[in-house]
Amino acid sequence: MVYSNNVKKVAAIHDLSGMGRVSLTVVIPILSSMGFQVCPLPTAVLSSHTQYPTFSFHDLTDEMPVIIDEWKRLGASFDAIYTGYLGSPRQIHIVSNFIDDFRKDDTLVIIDPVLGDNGKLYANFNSSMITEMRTLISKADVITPNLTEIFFLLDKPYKADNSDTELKEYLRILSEKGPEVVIITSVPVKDDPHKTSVYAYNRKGDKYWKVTCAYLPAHYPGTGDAFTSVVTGSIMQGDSLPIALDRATQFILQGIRATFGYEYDNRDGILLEKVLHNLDMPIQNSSYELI
Ligand code: PXL
Repeated sequence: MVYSNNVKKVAAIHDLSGMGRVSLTVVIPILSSMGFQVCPLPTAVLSSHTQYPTFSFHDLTDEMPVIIDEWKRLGASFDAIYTGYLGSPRQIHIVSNFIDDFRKDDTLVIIDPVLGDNGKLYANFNSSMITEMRTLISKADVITPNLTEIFFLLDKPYKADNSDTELKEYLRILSEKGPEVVIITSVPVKDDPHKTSVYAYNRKGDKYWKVTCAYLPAHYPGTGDAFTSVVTGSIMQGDSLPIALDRATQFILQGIRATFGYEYDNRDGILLEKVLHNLDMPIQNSSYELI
């Protein structure tokens, strides 16, 4: 064949939340802007994400196998499988089987083990989600837990203050469970409240990376989804791990900067629409280091 359209496909297994920029409403625009086709397998439909005081939640666990069967009939095939917010332990089993059925030799499997933030489990989740997630991550090539999720996955009590040696140990232990690459997001920098770090480990090559960037003191839901979406697109376009980390941290920082100056309800998430075009730009300044 002379011409191949070259547009890679990502199966994106996340919820669809109407209000507050999280999950599919973040994943689709980011990966589309980066030139990939997103095929959503929705896990639930919510009126908004679960950090608003009330929300509706329509679980799609029963619909997921129906969609997957149709995809099999179509002979669908994916270059990447990217999962985020899963609504129930049974969904984790469905996703696990999906990975077994659709993974090819060169399929990238990225699992964002969405469980909680700020030391707490998200509303709607109980401890069985944690147990199931611990099994699911063994099927991933790349996982992107935040600091809270690291402790849930390791079955250790949460602590905000961790040394580089401890963080490297957490990365290595989680990588030994399966994923070649483990990335920890939003790690506070000791004695510097104006900075935040991302730590990563690549088992192939046995290298640990750290990227530190400015921290603006505001919490916006969905930044984890935006981060992992950029990392996914970046790896799919052939960037190295540290470049993917740089691209994702810079994008999130641009998004927060574009939002921070407004009088604004932070629960609505970063003003993604104002910064999406930046994804086309080359990396401005690399800030990664080997540790
Ligand atoms: O971004 C994480 C996320 C995804 N989906 C739903 C959520 C959250 C975080 O609150 O509530 C429904």
